[in-house]
Amino acid sequence: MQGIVLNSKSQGREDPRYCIFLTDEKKVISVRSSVALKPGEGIRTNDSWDAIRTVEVESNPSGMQELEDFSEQVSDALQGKPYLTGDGRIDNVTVKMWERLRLCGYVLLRKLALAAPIIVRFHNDADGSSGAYGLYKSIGDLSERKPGIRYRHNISWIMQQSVSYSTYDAGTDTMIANSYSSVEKPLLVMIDFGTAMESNNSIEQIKDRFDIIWMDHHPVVEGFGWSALENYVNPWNFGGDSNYAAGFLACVFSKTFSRIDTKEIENASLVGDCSLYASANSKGADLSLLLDLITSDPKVAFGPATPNVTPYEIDKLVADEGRRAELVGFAKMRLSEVMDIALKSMKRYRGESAAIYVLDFEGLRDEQSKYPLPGRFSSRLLDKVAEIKGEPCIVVVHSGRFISMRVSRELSGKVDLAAVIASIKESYAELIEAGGGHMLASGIKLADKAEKAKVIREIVLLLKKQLAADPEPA
Ligand SMILES: [Mn+2]
Repeated sequence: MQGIVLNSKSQGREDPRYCIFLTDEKKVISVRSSVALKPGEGIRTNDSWDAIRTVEVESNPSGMQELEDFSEQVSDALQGKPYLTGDGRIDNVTVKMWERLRLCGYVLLRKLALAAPIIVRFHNDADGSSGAYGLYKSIGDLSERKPGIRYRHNISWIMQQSVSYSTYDAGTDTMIANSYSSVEKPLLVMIDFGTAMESNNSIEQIKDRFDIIWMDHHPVVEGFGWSALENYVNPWNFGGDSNYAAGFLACVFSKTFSRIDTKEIENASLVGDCSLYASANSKGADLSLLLDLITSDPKVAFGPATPNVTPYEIDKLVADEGRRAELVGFAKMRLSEVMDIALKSMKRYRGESAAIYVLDFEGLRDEQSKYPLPGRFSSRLLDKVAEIKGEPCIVVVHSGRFISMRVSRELSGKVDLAAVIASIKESYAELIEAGGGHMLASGIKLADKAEKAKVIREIVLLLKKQLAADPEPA
């Protein structure tokens, strides 16, 4: 029996795990071996693959062409035609992006075929996690059609706690990649975050170590250096905008190589990010709520020992109807409790054509539960207040060092949160640790909570100015 070693993964005191391409059977297996093997080597053994004791090694293995053929054969899964939903507003953007998505699909399929280490980082909200979940289901579907590939031990799923990619993240990813040795370069996949100035240095740090597939839908800010990367896909660069949510984008990307139905997951992403394209389909809405809850507070769903949420956990939970219904019920109850208190404790500032509501979120939630998180609650609060008052408005929700802002869609063109944040960063550079987001939904993280009142006063002032400004001449 002969094969080519594709990767080795060292894991503490246990024997390393190896992926080996079997030249005759044209498939990859995952095994442990007490004999040390090197990626790139051809090996022959008379033992069974799950108990390798003695091997014969060729340093220039003869099966390399078979390995390339295998990778090409996996790439046959690429689909020619764009995945369309029937909604022209979405499909126009998808059609423009499709070639780029197919190129990314080709990269992913090659990594999967050659057992490269893959890290998938996704934003910890309904949008980001639905993207990871859709991708996970799609890779599962692919592996049923291409049973030769082995990927589970090679993919690390990491939930991203912030909207930028930090040097800490870059260090972590490098260490994960370094626990492998592989013939194929590692791959980093980013979903729904990272398009921020703060990511610049960390990407510089890892760009030679990884190939990167990057799917985001945040507006590309001036000074962000990586939107020209070959495998950076953002609807803003293809005639779309943030309504084309990143989880939805990841599902569409997955359609370049998979046929599995992800409609519910797609809609969960759109609902979760308050996209114009969200449909009232209640199934997707409940999944969105479920994802929102478990990414905000993983302990509620998985217990204290599971701080990281991966698609494996999500999938198990989704399959468990009783538990799923229980958690969705819990989320709804918590939201309505918090909403009741919030509506009674907001401050209101009058502006021309719209009012600004400021909510101190701290102390409003119960100590034990992190759910709902202030940033996501602010979207719900905006909808509720606009509904009750019957007019567009702006909400500012703050908790600890975080300030989250949301603006009614009717005020777009008049109010621009990106401009507010830019101005705050200029006046109070030393107080702001990070800030960014969309035109109608943004957030700031302060360096120090003590100056919060000052920053919020400034935000309200800037918003009032924007509301008062004359509309631009037509
Ligand atoms: Mn998003």
